[in-house]
Amino acid sequence: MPTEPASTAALEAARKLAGRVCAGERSAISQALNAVDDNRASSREARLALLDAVSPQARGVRIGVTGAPGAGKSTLLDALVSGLRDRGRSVGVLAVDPSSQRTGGALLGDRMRLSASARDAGVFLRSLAARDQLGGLSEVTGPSLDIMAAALDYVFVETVGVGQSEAQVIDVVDTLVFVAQPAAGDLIQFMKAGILEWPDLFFVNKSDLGDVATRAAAELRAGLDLGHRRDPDRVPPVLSGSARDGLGIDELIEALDEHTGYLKTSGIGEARRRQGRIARIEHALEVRYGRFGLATLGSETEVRAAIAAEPGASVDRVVDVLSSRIEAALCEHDEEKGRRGA
Ligand SMILES: Nc1nc2c(ncn2[C@@H]2O[C@H](COP(=O)(O)OP(=O)(O)OP(=O)(O)O)[C@@H](O)[C@H]2O)c(=O)[nH]1
Ligand SMILES: [Mg+2]
Repeated sequence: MPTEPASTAALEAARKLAGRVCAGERSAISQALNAVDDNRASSREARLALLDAVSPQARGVRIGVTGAPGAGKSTLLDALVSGLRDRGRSVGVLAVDPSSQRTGGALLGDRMRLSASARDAGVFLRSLAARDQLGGLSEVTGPSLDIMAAALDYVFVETVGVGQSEAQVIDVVDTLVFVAQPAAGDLIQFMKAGILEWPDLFFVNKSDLGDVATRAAAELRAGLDLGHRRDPDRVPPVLSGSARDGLGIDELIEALDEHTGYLKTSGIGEARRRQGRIARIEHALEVRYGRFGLATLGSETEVRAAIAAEPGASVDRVVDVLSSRIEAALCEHDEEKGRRGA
């Protein structure tokens, strides 16, 4: 696919926009998120320039919030946003697949109260509807988080816990929180689906319901002791509270900060980011070209070496560079087939 060369002016504009994003300007965040979502060939270079400039500055803490539909994720985010704003920190929330199939397109704004915070310059909300062909997160989730994390102290991403999304959300976040619904049988389903091995922290919501919530927390703790865990050295804390009544929110913020500190001092955070980067690149290439296309780059080790060769580049830049190599290889493959056929 031929692409038009971006003008110097367009590249300069992209770099300027990156500067405004890093300064936390709200209108710049919106504009940059739109640019990330613009996949016209003519916008490609400007988009990549923007992401290359922003990605190394994306220092905000990224937190995934997942759990069954109706568990109270949005309500909890609403409470977390208020709690973090009270502490003077800026916060972004990205909602992926916000119940679009079930409620006919209810978006984040309808679900989160946030009436006060929506007008607050330190809060930024965005909804993303689409998922990719393999049933995972939309391809713009990662770059959208990169933009938001360059501008804000904390960036949350809300996804519905259906299995596939957890396995991918861990590629784009530092910490994953699971919001548990205290309903009989729910947790057993999640354990069976293997979802409980990914989260770093559990929040049993709706403690205002009483015993059923206490039992759910105990069940969860017992289950976590037995099951597989992403980080074998650390048993994830199980907190409880009521997002509706604002109970347990301070403790949750403390636990999140504690996990951020742990990721930093243990080096696990750095390793996770490296792995996430590789997984995002490989997934994007697989969605575009399938396993066959990806294999034209060589063995898995060779693919990883190619990714490691571009350490300073944004994920999208590496995907772009490797896409050109795959396309050249596929072209050669077709020509070879043509010659053999002739
Ligand atoms: N009793 C009680 N109800 C709550 C609590 N938190 C949320 N809810 C209610 O649970 C319902 C679902 O809350 P949401 O915050 O929309 O849940 P969600 O997990 O974001 O839902 P989806 O985005 O549809 O997956 C709403 O009716 C909330 O008012 C809580 O702590 N206690
Ligand atoms: Mg929600």
